[in-house]
Amino acid sequence: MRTDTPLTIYRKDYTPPTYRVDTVEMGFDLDPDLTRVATRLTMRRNPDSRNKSLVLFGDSLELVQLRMNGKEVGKRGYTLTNGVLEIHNAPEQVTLEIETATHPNQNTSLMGLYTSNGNFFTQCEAEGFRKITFFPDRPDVMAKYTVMLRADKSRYPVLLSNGNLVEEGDLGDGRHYAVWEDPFKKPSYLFALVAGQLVCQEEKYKLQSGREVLLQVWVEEGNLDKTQHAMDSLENSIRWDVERFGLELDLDRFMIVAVGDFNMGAMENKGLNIFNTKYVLANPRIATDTDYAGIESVVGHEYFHNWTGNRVTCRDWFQLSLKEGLTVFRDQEFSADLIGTESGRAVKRIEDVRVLRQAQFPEDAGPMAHPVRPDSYVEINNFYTVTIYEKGSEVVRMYQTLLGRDGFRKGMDLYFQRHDGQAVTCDDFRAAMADANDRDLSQFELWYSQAGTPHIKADMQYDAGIRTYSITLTQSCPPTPEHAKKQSFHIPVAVGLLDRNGRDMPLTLEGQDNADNGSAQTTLVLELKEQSQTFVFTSVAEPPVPSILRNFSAPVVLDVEYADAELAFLMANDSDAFNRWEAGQRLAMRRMLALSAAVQGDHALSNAQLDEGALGNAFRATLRDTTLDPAFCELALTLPSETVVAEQMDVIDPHAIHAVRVFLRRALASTLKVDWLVAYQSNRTPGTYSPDPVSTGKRGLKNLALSYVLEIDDADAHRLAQNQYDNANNMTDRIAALSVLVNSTAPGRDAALAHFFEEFEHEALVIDKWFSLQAMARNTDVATVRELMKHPAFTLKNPNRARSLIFSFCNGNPAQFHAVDGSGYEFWADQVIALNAINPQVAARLARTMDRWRKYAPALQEKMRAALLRVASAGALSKDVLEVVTKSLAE
Ligand code: B3K
Ligand code: ZN
Repeated sequence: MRTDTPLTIYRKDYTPPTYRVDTVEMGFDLDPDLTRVATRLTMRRNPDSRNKSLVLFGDSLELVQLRMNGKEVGKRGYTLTNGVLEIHNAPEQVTLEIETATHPNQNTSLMGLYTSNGNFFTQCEAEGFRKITFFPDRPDVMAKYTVMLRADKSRYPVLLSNGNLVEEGDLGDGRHYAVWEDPFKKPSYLFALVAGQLVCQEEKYKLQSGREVLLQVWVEEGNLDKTQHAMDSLENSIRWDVERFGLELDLDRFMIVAVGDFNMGAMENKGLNIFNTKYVLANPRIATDTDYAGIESVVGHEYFHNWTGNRVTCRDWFQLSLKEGLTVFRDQEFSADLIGTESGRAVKRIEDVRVLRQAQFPEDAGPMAHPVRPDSYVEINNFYTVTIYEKGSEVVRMYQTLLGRDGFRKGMDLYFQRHDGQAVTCDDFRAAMADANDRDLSQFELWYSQAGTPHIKADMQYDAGIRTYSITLTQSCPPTPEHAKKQSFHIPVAVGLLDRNGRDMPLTLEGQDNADNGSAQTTLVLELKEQSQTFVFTSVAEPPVPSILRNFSAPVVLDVEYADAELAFLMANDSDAFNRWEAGQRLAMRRMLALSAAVQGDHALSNAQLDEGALGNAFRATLRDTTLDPAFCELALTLPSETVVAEQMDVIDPHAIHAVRVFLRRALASTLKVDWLVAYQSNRTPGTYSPDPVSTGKRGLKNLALSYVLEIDDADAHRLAQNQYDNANNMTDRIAALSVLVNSTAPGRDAALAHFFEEFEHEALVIDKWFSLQAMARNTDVATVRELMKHPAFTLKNPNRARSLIFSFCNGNPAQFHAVDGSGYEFWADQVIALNAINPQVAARLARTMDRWRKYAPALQEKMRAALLRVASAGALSKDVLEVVTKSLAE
């Protein structure tokens, strides 16, 4: 906590480190109340640096002793202000010995060294290592680490750190030790240690090269029956990275450790990944299909960081997307490749784009908007955002779209050839892509430096006389906090043209030779580089229906004036599954916006309004098309979320949007009742549970059908849900049934909720689901949430639990959160302030909920602003929360 005005850090101010560190030796005497850390650093002055003083960072540390080249550095030999320790006039070669003390038990921020359920864990990214010892804690200082851990043997039988175990033994007096050596140079943010009572599932795994490695998944006793899926996912990741990118595991031992108290999903510490239990523990009883998929992608993500992040790391934190955007892209491709089928890949792509639109588009349009490579920050932890991750991944994907898979691979190969073992920048990555393919990618840089979501307007013209079809694309980008005017982006726009039978036309673009091995292509990537460009297709025999931005080839908003009938046609025929889904979403969005306007004009909604649009028919056709993949159907039959609809309105009216979405769901439920019931019955998955893509898709569609049927809210529907709840042999079906029961007037509703709690009382991750489901239920208001906070199982200290109730309500129940009396906002302010005192990172995430306050109707806006002001003026604000609320309130 700090009371001084926090500093803004600028990218333009980057200077190389004054000293390089060659080796780091650390000794830990682990004690939950007071842990002593002795560190020896060998350092040498960096010839690239003009500044000569030796700079170390420390945070919340007691400095016990400081020695340089064998001599104690007295109080006059250094300065220590605001966490910056400077030794002036240090010699060229330095051996520094530092002794520090910390209090792991009191560390509720979960950064640095802390305890969780009595065991020790660390989290160092971005700047947590400085909570362990004084160090030049910046990613461009890479060193080799040797670590000795000492602790009570019975209380902490397992002692882990990065790299290889080189020695272990007893110290007498009931204590023992272990020495770990990491053979690779690494930045301090990848340091990790774990100590405590843990057990592991381990496997020997033979790499493609023939080398054998040891894989371990460490958990608390009692959770060993929940590690198999994480282990399988790890093996799949190791295999995939060799097959797709030629990247092999470089260590002899790779460990994953699960911890219940963790700020985010997981952390890629070298050889010792630390994971939130949510992304490790799974068995059919406690985990849903979504959980299984999440584990696979997070295990993959952290493993892939071993090359993209660890072997080649970031020069400074402004380059964060260099590793995060690229690694998200890699984990997305990994999951898609594992599904294997074309339709499965499309489903994965749609899911990823949904996240982008639901979370990143609003961020890019709000007060916290920032470029993929930001120019400034106050607290770096606030910049682990959907822009850095998800938009960053889209930027990487665009290289692949522009260069082709092989071209992209060549770029990756050159990137590692040039930069292995280095700390580099986003420009270095772009240069590798450009040089490996002999392409000019200079304009592409704007994707890194300009924030905001570009809009593309497409205007089409068919000339029957000369049989040409022209598409004019015009780009624009709304202003964002740091940039009012934008330059034109380099945008790949994948396009296809459908003939009247819905078949792809062969494409020839004027002025280009498109014949690919003699056979004409049916999808072309147009490169939009100017503000406006016209692309002319020749030999177009009839007026086509265009399919634009296939597979979502760029993270933009595409504005095309389609007639309802054209959308229905695309939904039924487009060979590009993404655009088939997209057409249905456009149709639904159009209807939802029109109905919202009607609600705001005090017009009653009636079923007639459903059929005015082609929506009901389109849904029916999709439901009856037995050739479609159930996973795709589920996505196509899900209406745009309330948040996504909100982003389309000039002034957000959360109540109108909610009323419309519920109305449409009810209307679709009764109009298509029989079809839903058929879908329900025909997508059952009897027998042993398996999280494979086909079964997952079926369960998804079946449970969506169930949720529509429950909109009818009659005794038959209640019975169907109750029956599923009672007989489910897996968590996916169990929680789906419970969730629809909770939103209904079913007589068994409360009993089911109570039963679920009792059944899973000792499974923390399931109790999180129990809180979350209630937080998002339609009739849960602020008072109910405040009551739930009094439940003995609730605590603000555990991030998963806080997120399950408070975040789920504030972000996942917009109609109740935006209660007209402002009680939701008051609740939000209370929780941000309470969390700020415990865990600034979690508090700052919650603070982001109010980002878009200026888009709401004046009456709500005023109350939102008041709540923001209350937080802003609360005492002892962390710089995390302060940055978010200050930026939200800025004019
Ligand atoms: N690199 C970590 C995130 C660290 C967040 C620090 N506040 C996990 C990941 O992206 O893989
Ligand atoms: Zn990552």
